[in-house]
Amino acid sequence: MNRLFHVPLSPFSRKVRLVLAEKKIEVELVEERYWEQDSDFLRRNPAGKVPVLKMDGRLMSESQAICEYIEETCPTPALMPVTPAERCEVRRLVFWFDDKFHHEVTSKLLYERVNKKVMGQGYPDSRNVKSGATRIKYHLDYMGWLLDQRRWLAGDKMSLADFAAAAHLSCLDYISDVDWNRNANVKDWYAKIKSRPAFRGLLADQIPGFPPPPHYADLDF
Ligand SMILES: N[C@@H](CCC(=O)N[C@@H](CS)C(=O)NCC(=O)O)C(=O)O
Repeated sequence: MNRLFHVPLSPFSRKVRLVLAEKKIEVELVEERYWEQDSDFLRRNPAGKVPVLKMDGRLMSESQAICEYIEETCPTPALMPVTPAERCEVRRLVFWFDDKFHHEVTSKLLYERVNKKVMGQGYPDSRNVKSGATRIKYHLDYMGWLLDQRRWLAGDKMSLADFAAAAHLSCLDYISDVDWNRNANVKDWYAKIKSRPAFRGLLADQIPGFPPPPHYADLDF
Protein backbone atom coordinates (compact mmCIF):
# COMPACT_ATOMS: atom_id res chain seq x y z
CA MET A 1 0.00 0.00 0.00
CA ASN A 2 1.25 3.48 -0.85
CA ARG A 3 1.66 5.71 2.17
CA LEU A 4 1.88 9.51 2.42
CA PHE A 5 3.37 11.05 5.55
CA HIS A 6 1.77 14.48 5.69
CA VAL A 7 0.03 17.13 7.74
CA PRO A 8 -3.47 18.17 6.62
CA LEU A 9 -2.71 21.90 6.29
CA SER A 10 0.68 21.52 4.58
CA PRO A 11 0.37 23.01 1.07
CA PHE A 12 3.19 20.77 -0.20
CA SER A 13 1.43 17.66 1.14
CA ARG A 14 -1.85 18.86 -0.36
CA LYS A 15 -0.27 19.25 -3.79
CA VAL A 16 0.85 15.60 -3.67
CA ARG A 17 -2.57 14.46 -2.37
CA LEU A 18 -4.27 16.23 -5.28
CA VAL A 19 -1.96 14.65 -7.85
CA LEU A 20 -2.42 11.16 -6.38
CA ALA A 21 -6.20 11.59 -6.27
CA GLU A 22 -6.40 13.00 -9.80
CA LYS A 23 -4.58 9.92 -11.04
CA LYS A 24 -6.75 7.67 -8.86
CA ILE A 25 -3.76 6.26 -7.00
CA GLU A 26 -4.80 4.97 -3.60
CA VAL A 27 -2.74 6.04 -0.64
CA GLU A 28 -2.87 5.65 3.12
CA LEU A 29 -2.48 9.03 4.84
CA VAL A 30 -0.28 9.06 7.93
CA GLU A 31 -0.15 12.27 9.92
CA GLU A 32 3.43 13.23 10.78
CA ARG A 33 4.08 15.79 13.51
CA TYR A 34 7.30 16.85 11.81
CA TRP A 35 8.12 19.46 14.44
CA GLU A 36 8.67 16.64 16.96
CA GLN A 37 11.59 15.47 14.77
CA ASP A 38 10.93 11.82 15.53
CA SER A 39 13.93 9.63 14.68
CA ASP A 40 11.90 7.31 12.43
CA PHE A 41 10.72 10.33 10.50
CA LEU A 42 14.23 11.72 10.13
CA ARG A 43 15.32 8.34 8.79
CA ARG A 44 12.57 8.59 6.18
CA ASN A 45 13.53 12.16 5.28
CA PRO A 46 16.74 13.59 6.76
CA ALA A 47 15.47 17.07 5.78
CA GLY A 48 12.75 16.60 8.43
CA LYS A 49 9.96 17.86 6.15
CA VAL A 50 6.62 16.60 4.92
CA PRO A 51 5.45 15.29 2.53
CA VAL A 52 7.20 11.94 2.28
CA LEU A 53 5.69 9.35 -0.06
CA LYS A 54 6.28 5.62 0.17
CA MET A 55 5.45 4.20 -3.26
CA ASP A 56 6.82 1.39 -5.42
CA GLY A 57 9.03 0.33 -2.49
CA ARG A 58 10.73 3.77 -2.43
CA LEU A 59 10.71 6.61 0.04
CA MET A 60 10.48 9.96 -1.71
CA SER A 61 10.57 13.52 -0.43
CA GLU A 62 10.37 17.06 -1.92
CA SER A 63 6.88 17.60 -3.22
CA GLN A 64 7.84 18.60 -6.75
CA ALA A 65 10.21 15.65 -7.19
CA ILE A 66 7.38 13.42 -5.93
CA CYS A 67 4.79 14.96 -8.29
CA GLU A 68 7.07 14.58 -11.30
CA TYR A 69 7.83 10.95 -10.34
CA ILE A 70 4.09 10.26 -10.21
CA GLU A 71 3.60 12.08 -13.52
CA GLU A 72 6.33 10.03 -15.21
CA THR A 73 5.23 6.68 -13.82
CA CYS A 74 1.45 7.26 -14.11
CA PRO A 75 1.13 9.60 -17.09
CA THR A 76 -2.69 9.60 -17.35
CA PRO A 77 -4.41 11.95 -16.94
CA ALA A 78 -1.50 14.19 -17.94
CA LEU A 79 -0.66 17.05 -15.60
CA MET A 80 2.37 18.20 -17.58
CA PRO A 81 2.08 19.56 -21.12
CA VAL A 82 4.00 18.25 -24.11
CA THR A 83 6.39 20.94 -25.32
CA PRO A 84 9.49 22.06 -23.38
CA ALA A 85 8.26 25.68 -23.41
CA GLU A 86 4.90 24.70 -21.90
CA ARG A 87 6.60 22.50 -19.32
CA CYS A 88 8.89 25.37 -18.42
CA GLU A 89 5.84 27.59 -17.77
CA VAL A 90 4.25 24.93 -15.53
CA ARG A 91 7.45 24.60 -13.50
CA ARG A 92 7.85 28.38 -13.26
CA LEU A 93 4.38 28.69 -11.76
CA VAL A 94 4.81 25.72 -9.41
CA PHE A 95 7.88 27.49 -8.03
CA TRP A 96 5.99 30.80 -7.98
CA PHE A 97 3.55 29.29 -5.51
CA ASP A 98 5.83 26.93 -3.59
CA ASP A 99 8.57 29.54 -3.21
CA LYS A 100 7.34 33.13 -3.62
CA PHE A 101 3.70 32.72 -2.57
CA HIS A 102 4.71 30.42 0.28
CA HIS A 103 7.29 32.89 1.57
CA GLU A 104 5.14 36.02 1.16
CA VAL A 105 1.69 34.67 2.04
CA THR A 106 1.28 31.09 3.32
CA SER A 107 4.05 31.31 5.90
CA LYS A 108 2.82 34.73 7.05
CA LEU A 109 -0.82 33.75 7.51
CA LEU A 110 -1.19 29.99 8.00
CA TYR A 111 1.98 29.42 9.97
CA GLU A 112 1.34 32.41 12.21
CA ARG A 113 -2.32 31.62 12.84
CA VAL A 114 -2.32 27.81 12.97
CA ASN A 115 1.13 26.20 13.03
CA LYS A 116 2.44 28.30 15.91
CA LYS A 117 -0.51 27.27 18.08
CA VAL A 118 -0.33 23.60 17.12
CA MET A 119 3.43 23.54 17.78
CA GLY A 120 3.16 25.50 21.04
CA GLN A 121 5.25 28.37 19.66
CA GLY A 122 3.21 31.26 21.01
CA TYR A 123 0.97 33.87 19.44
CA PRO A 124 0.79 35.12 15.86
CA ASP A 125 3.10 38.01 15.02
CA SER A 126 0.69 40.70 13.84
CA ARG A 127 3.28 42.28 11.51
CA ASN A 128 3.58 38.99 9.63
CA VAL A 129 -0.19 38.54 9.46
CA LYS A 130 -0.59 42.09 8.13
CA SER A 131 2.12 41.56 5.54
CA GLY A 132 0.59 38.24 4.34
CA ALA A 133 -2.87 39.84 4.12
CA THR A 134 -1.43 42.63 1.97
CA ARG A 135 0.65 40.41 -0.32
CA ILE A 136 -2.13 37.93 -1.07
CA LYS A 137 -3.98 40.72 -2.91
CA TYR A 138 -1.10 41.13 -5.35
CA HIS A 139 -0.96 37.35 -5.95
CA LEU A 140 -4.73 37.11 -6.56
CA ASP A 141 -4.44 39.97 -9.05
CA TYR A 142 -1.55 38.24 -10.82
CA MET A 143 -3.54 35.00 -11.05
CA GLY A 144 -6.52 36.96 -12.38
CA TRP A 145 -4.29 38.52 -15.04
CA LEU A 146 -2.98 35.08 -16.10
CA LEU A 147 -6.52 33.71 -16.22
CA ASP A 148 -7.60 36.57 -18.47
CA GLN A 149 -5.41 35.01 -21.14
CA ARG A 150 -5.59 31.28 -20.33
CA ARG A 151 -8.18 28.74 -19.24
CA TRP A 152 -5.85 27.36 -16.56
CA LEU A 153 -2.89 29.03 -14.86
CA ALA A 154 -0.12 27.74 -17.12
CA GLY A 155 -2.07 27.32 -20.36
CA ASP A 156 -5.19 25.80 -21.81
CA LYS A 157 -4.94 22.53 -19.88
CA MET A 158 -5.03 21.90 -16.16
CA SER A 159 -1.53 21.15 -14.84
CA LEU A 160 0.64 20.79 -11.76
CA ALA A 161 0.71 24.60 -11.61
CA ASP A 162 -3.02 24.65 -10.83
CA PHE A 163 -2.60 22.03 -8.12
CA ALA A 164 0.31 23.92 -6.54
CA ALA A 165 -1.75 27.13 -6.43
CA ALA A 166 -4.91 25.37 -5.24
CA ALA A 167 -2.97 23.58 -2.50
CA HIS A 168 -1.81 26.90 -1.00
CA LEU A 169 -5.13 28.68 -1.47
CA SER A 170 -7.12 25.79 0.01
CA CYS A 171 -5.02 25.95 3.21
CA LEU A 172 -5.66 29.70 3.44
CA ASP A 173 -9.33 29.24 2.65
CA TYR A 174 -9.53 26.84 5.60
CA ILE A 175 -8.74 29.83 7.83
CA SER A 176 -10.90 32.27 5.78
CA ASP A 177 -7.91 34.24 4.53
CA VAL A 178 -8.88 34.38 0.84
CA ASP A 179 -11.13 37.17 -0.45
CA TRP A 180 -12.89 35.35 -3.28
CA ASN A 181 -14.63 38.55 -4.32
CA ARG A 182 -11.38 40.25 -5.27
CA ASN A 183 -11.15 38.69 -8.73
CA ALA A 184 -13.92 36.90 -10.62
CA ASN A 185 -11.45 34.92 -12.78
CA VAL A 186 -9.75 33.49 -9.71
CA LYS A 187 -13.06 32.61 -8.08
CA ASP A 188 -14.24 30.80 -11.23
CA TRP A 189 -10.92 28.96 -11.50
CA TYR A 190 -11.07 27.86 -7.86
CA ALA A 191 -14.73 26.78 -8.21
CA LYS A 192 -13.68 24.64 -11.19
CA ILE A 193 -10.77 22.93 -9.45
CA LYS A 194 -12.57 22.63 -6.12
CA SER A 195 -15.41 20.68 -7.74
CA ARG A 196 -13.08 17.97 -9.06
CA PRO A 197 -13.39 14.59 -7.31
CA ALA A 198 -9.66 14.85 -6.49
CA PHE A 199 -10.45 17.74 -4.14
CA ARG A 200 -12.91 15.82 -1.94
CA GLY A 201 -10.31 14.54 0.51
CA LEU A 202 -9.02 18.04 1.17
CA LEU A 203 -12.53 19.39 1.72
CA ALA A 204 -13.18 16.71 4.36
CA ASP A 205 -10.14 17.69 6.47
CA GLN A 206 -10.86 18.76 10.06
CA ILE A 207 -8.05 20.11 12.21
CA PRO A 208 -8.77 19.72 15.95
CA GLY A 209 -9.20 23.16 17.52
CA PHE A 210 -9.56 24.82 14.10
CA PRO A 211 -12.96 24.01 12.59
CA PRO A 212 -13.23 25.15 8.96
CA PRO A 213 -15.69 27.91 8.03
CA PRO A 214 -18.93 26.69 6.37
CA HIS A 215 -17.91 27.96 2.91
CA TYR A 216 -14.69 25.88 2.95
CA ALA A 217 -16.35 22.66 1.73
CA ASP A 218 -19.17 24.40 -0.14
CA LEU A 219 -18.79 24.05 -3.92
CA ASP A 220 -21.03 27.10 -4.35
CA PHE A 221 -19.03 29.42 -2.07
N1 LIG B 1 10.41 22.09 -0.60
C1 LIG B 1 9.68 21.19 0.26
C2 LIG B 1 9.03 22.01 1.37
C3 LIG B 1 8.30 21.13 2.36
C4 LIG B 1 8.01 21.89 3.64
O1 LIG B 1 8.58 22.95 3.92
N2 LIG B 1 7.12 21.30 4.45
C5 LIG B 1 6.84 21.90 5.74
C6 LIG B 1 5.41 21.64 6.17
S1 LIG B 1 4.31 22.54 5.14
C7 LIG B 1 7.77 21.24 6.73
O2 LIG B 1 7.82 20.03 6.80
N3 LIG B 1 8.53 22.03 7.47
C8 LIG B 1 9.44 21.53 8.45
C9 LIG B 1 10.76 22.21 8.43
O3 LIG B 1 10.97 23.11 7.59
O4 LIG B 1 11.60 21.85 9.26
C10 LIG B 1 8.66 20.40 -0.55
O5 LIG B 1 8.22 20.91 -1.60
O6 LIG B 1 8.32 19.28 -0.17
